[in-house]
This record gives sequence, structure tokens and C-alpha cells, in this order.
Amino acid sequence: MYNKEDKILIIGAGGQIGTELTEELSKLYGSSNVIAADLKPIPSLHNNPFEKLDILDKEAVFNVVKKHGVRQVYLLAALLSATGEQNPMFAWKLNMEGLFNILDLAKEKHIDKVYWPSSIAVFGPTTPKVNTSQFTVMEPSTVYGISKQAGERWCEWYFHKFGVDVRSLRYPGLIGWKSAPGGGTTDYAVHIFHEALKNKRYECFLEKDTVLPMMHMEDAIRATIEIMHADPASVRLRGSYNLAGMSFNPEEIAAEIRKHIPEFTITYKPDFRQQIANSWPQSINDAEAREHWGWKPAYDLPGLVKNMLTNLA
Ligand code: NAD
Ligand code: AKB
Repeated sequence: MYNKEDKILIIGAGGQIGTELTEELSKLYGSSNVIAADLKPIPSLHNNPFEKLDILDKEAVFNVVKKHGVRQVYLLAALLSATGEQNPMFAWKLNMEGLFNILDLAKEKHIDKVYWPSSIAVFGPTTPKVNTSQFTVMEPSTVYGISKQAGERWCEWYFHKFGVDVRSLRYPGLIGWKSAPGGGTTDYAVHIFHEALKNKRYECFLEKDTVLPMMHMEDAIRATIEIMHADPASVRLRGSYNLAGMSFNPEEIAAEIRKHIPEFTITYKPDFRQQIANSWPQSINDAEAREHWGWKPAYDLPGLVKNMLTNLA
């Protein structure tokens, strides 16, 4: 359910998700209707209009929305878990003020629809780790997680109070071959493929038995577009939806890579990101997303590894 004529603004379009989302939305809406915005130029655009834009500059965001007649905003600009811990006050400012700037534009009816991603980082050390459900203990221990949890509550509040049509997913770690990750704890699961192909070895910054929820980027982009195109009545949760793909640890992904590159070796040198990973769930229960708007992932670990190695090679 979507209007092909809608103008869409993607803020943070040059990042790991933005790169792929811009491409996929351009296929559906046409490149000229998908405006890519970021702090820095984006080399990989597909004839999309580009705006150099700082999400913290509310007036500039408003001007871009008016200039292009934007109806939908995908807000991807944020600091992630690892970079967030290194610059906590700025992470809080960017992640929260950026969201308010967009929610306010929707509240004032300058735009119709907002997409804003949350993360498994909303969970914390006191959350049950296995098959973590939608509604459970949530005491995040990173600034990033705290900002995502607060953001979820604000999204829900703007929906109930002002009727803002905001939709959100709690992504697990995302793995794709078209773009590089931007400062998260799950980034190892992308780096490992590049190093396996280039050097046949990888030094992992997490311990070998650290199980985390992960997902192929193709699945994540499809989920994003599916929830944005879903009938508003079916999007019953306006905080954010749990979303599951697969779960594995570094040893398991290395073993799967070795089926394709037998000489591949992995060593472990955990750093500060280990503590972040330890605070997150190992697997996610996404029953509500499946039931409410029909979510179903396509990739498992063997499929992901084959796809990544084939495309990167
Ligand atoms: P990324 O770091 O790769 O990309 C973010 C982009 O935002 C970058 O291109 C950056 O230049 C841009 N940006 C930063 N500050 C900006 C500002 N002030 N104004 C405009 N643009 C700015 O991040 P990503 O991995 O693509 O993540 C996008 C969103 O998805 C984030 O909210 C993140 O929390 C969420 N998310 C990502 C993952 C993942 O595994 N990638 C998982 C869960 C949630
Ligand atoms: C990170 O590791 O920070 C992200 C996320 C799971 O939110 N990939």
C-alpha cells in the first residue's frame, strides 16, 4: 500500500543501511523521488537528488522537506553502540534531537510518514537472553541503547498524542556486501568476510562464543519497506518491533566461511565491545512482527555466508 508519487527523504543515506535502502526505494518510487541526504557526499547514488544536510539543523531539514515536497522521511543518522560509548553526550544529542526534529515535522503535518530504526541494543544485561520477547525487561547499559529505548517511547507518544504515523524495527546486527558498517558491536560479522577473502585470516574483537542476533541486509531492507507499506491498522505497535533473522557466534560463522575458504583462520582479541555484546540478547522472538504485518526472514547462516562470499569475490 503506497503512493508511487511520494517524495521520500533518507537522512543518513550514505551509511550502511542508507546505501542499500536508497537503491531499493529508488526501484519502487523512481530515483528522482528519493532524495538522499547526509553530512558528506555519497559516491554510490543512482541519479538521486543529493542534499548535504545536518539532521541537527532543524531549519535546514525543514527547508529540504519543503524544497522537494517530501512526504516520507527515513531517519538513519545516528551514532551506533561502539562509537556512542566513546562519545556519549554527543550520541545522546544526535540520536534524540535528530528524532525530535523529524517527529515535530510530522506532528506539524509537513510530512505524512516517518521511519526510524531501533535496535536490539534496547535490551540489557537483565533481559532474558534467549528467544527474547517483544515485551520483557529492558534496562540497556549503553548510551546508544538508552537513546533507542527512549526514542521508542517518544515514537509511541507522538503516535498516540498527535497521530504521527511513525514505524520502527529493532534491527539485529546487519550484514551486507554493498556497504560498510559504521561503528557498531556487530560490525565484526561484516569485516570477517572482507578479511577472509583478502588475507584468509581475521582477528575478531569479540570472544569466539559470543552469540548475537544477526540478519542479512537484504532481509532488513525488505522488512523496512514492508512495514512502511503495511496497512496502518496492522502496525499495532508504534514503539518498535522485534525482528529476527539468525543467531551465531564468531566461531560458527568462521566454520561456515571455512566451508568455502578451507585455509581461513580466526583469532580472538576482545576489546571494549565485548562488554556491550555481553549485555545483548542471543536470539530474538519476533512473533508480533510476523503476526501483525506478515514478517518472514529469508536468509539463514549458510545462505548468508554463500551470498556474501559470492558477491564480495
Ligand atoms: P551508519 O553509521 O553506517 O550511517 C549513518 C549515516 O548517517 C552516515 O552516513 C553518517 O554520515 C550520517 N550522519 C551522521 N550524522 C549525521 C547528521 N548529523 N546529519 C546527517 N547525517 C548524519 O549507520 P547504519 O548502520 O546505516 O544505521 C542507520 C540506523 O539504523 C541507525 O539509527 C542505527 O542505530 C540503526 N541500526 C543499525 C544497525 C546495523 O547493524 N547497521 C542495527 C540496528 C540499528
Ligand atoms: C551495533 O552493533 O551498534 C548495531 C546494532 C545492533 O544496533 N549493529
